[in-house]
Amino acid sequence: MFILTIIFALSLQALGQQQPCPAGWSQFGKKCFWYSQSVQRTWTNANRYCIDIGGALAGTYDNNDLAFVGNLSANSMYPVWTGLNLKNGYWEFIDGTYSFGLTSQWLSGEPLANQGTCGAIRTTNPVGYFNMQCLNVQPFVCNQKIATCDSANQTQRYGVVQSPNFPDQYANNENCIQYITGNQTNFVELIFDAWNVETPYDYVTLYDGNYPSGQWTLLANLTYDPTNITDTTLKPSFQTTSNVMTIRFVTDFSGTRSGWHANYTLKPYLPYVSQSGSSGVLNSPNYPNDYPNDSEQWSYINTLGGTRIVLQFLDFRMEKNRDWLYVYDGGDTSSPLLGNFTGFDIPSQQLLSTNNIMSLFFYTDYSIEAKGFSATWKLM
Ligand SMILES: *[C@@H]1O[C@H](CO)[C@@H](O)[C@H](O)[C@H]1NC(C)=O
Ligand SMILES: *[C@@H]1O[C@H](CO)[C@@H](O)[C@H](O)[C@H]1NC(C)=O
Ligand SMILES: *[C@@H]1O[C@H](CO)[C@@H](O)[C@H](O)[C@H]1NC(C)=O
Ligand SMILES: *[C@@H]1O[C@H](CO)[C@@H](O)[C@H](O)[C@H]1NC(C)=O
Ligand SMILES: *[C@@H]1O[C@H](CO)[C@@H](O)[C@H](O)[C@H]1NC(C)=O
Ligand SMILES: *[C@@H]1O[C@H](CO)[C@@H](O)[C@H](O)[C@H]1NC(C)=O
Ligand SMILES: *[C@@H]1O[C@H](CO)[C@@H](O)[C@H](O)[C@H]1NC(C)=O
Ligand SMILES: *[C@@H]1O[C@H](CO)[C@@H](O)[C@H](O)[C@H]1NC(C)=O
Ligand SMILES: [Ca+2]
Ligand SMILES: [Ca+2]
Repeated sequence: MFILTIIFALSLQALGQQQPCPAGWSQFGKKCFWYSQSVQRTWTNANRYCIDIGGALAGTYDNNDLAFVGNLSANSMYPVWTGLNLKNGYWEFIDGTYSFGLTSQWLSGEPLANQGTCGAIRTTNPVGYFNMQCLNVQPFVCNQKIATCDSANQTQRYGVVQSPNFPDQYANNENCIQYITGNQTNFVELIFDAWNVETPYDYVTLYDGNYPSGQWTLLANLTYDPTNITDTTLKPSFQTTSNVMTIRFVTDFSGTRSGWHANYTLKPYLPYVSQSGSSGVLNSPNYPNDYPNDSEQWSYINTLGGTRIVLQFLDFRMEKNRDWLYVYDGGDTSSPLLGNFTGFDIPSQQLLSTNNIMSLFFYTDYSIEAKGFSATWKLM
């Protein structure tokens, strides 16, 4: 029974159905609260304690919050610190929020000048704030955001996936799964354009396919910044070979940041073209009809060792500066670039490889099609 319970809990975790609050914390609204009970600290050290366990000294933004925190610490013989303090002449919570609902939370006659610059709650009736010296050693209440990352499944052709609350801080204890699902003729491309994550404690894992149920392979475990890429020839993009991408975001119990943001596109799947022998013709998809939007296709020429390949264009029409053809002197993007073509002029020069492998990468953006290219190759 015990083991069964654990397996059940783990599979819920894996599915992204996490508990909103860690063990020992109580949920109220969109926050989790924790009462220190017998642990007592000065105001500043209380906040450090809260940070260490994944929160900060609590904010009570309205009378409901106040009532909840009052209830949570109702057995306290001592006033209880929250994040309220006097800063630059204003009473505000430690996260910098000034609450207009605060006036009604002070006990009658409070705050008093020269009585102290930190706010504590008297938890017996009437419950409310008064100000005290921050060096007093008191029990305290911490709070943090609830983990909210629900499972999602996006099926539009374009869209955005991001960490919860982006660009505000994500929460601790997240374990969420998002799917991007295309039709059977699609693959998924994901491009990150923002990344501020407490790696490696918090990370994104990308799967090609349906994780954890169904078929999947690991695409990337992002314990590093995917937007910090020294290879500038391609964007920080990740592509599936199947029609589904699973994005799992996991955060640990403390330390949050603004998170990550990525755009995705469902693209028509164009299998690569591979040619060998002594000559051939390579065309863009659908040639001589227009190529599709959002396309990518690799074509490889792989001949016998000791030979070199000459490529000559017969036709070339591609949307200028939007759709591109790259020709590489080798089998991938790390090979030297022999040509970088776009627009409506047929490249007149012959391209010559140094070895027996040449590859072409065809890329089109989201709109405007054209006829594409046709080229012949032979050995030299
Ligand atoms: C606080 O406790 C009282 C008495 O048990 C209850 O009526 C009230 O709903 C509680 N308030 C909150 C916000 O939990
Ligand atoms: C996502 O939506 C597609 C299309 O409605 C559906 O076929 C697929 O099963 C869904 N995937 C998940 C994991 O819910
Ligand atoms: C699959 O999606 C592509 C666009 O991404 C669309 O052009 C095509 O018609 C769709 N095919 C089916 C069978 O729905
Ligand atoms: C990804 O990295 C994290 C942090 O190092 C690790 O805990 C996790 O097991 C890794 N996931 C996979 C699928 O490798
Ligand atoms: C980018 O990566 C390089 C090499 O790994 C590293 O030295 C540098 O600090 C990184 N830059 C940022 C902004 O993370
Ligand atoms: C091709 O040229 C364009 C425009 O100069 C440039 O933005 C792009 O990075 C080049 N592509 C490669 C693979 O170098
Ligand atoms: C992602 O989409 C947003 C609009 O939602 C756009 O501002 C941004 O430039 C896009 N980023 C990339 C890398 O395409
Ligand atoms: C390519 O994109 C343009 C602009 O969005 C659209 O008008 C055209 O129909 C698209 N072509 C196809 C085959 O979907
Ligand atoms: Ca963290
Ligand atoms: Ca285009």
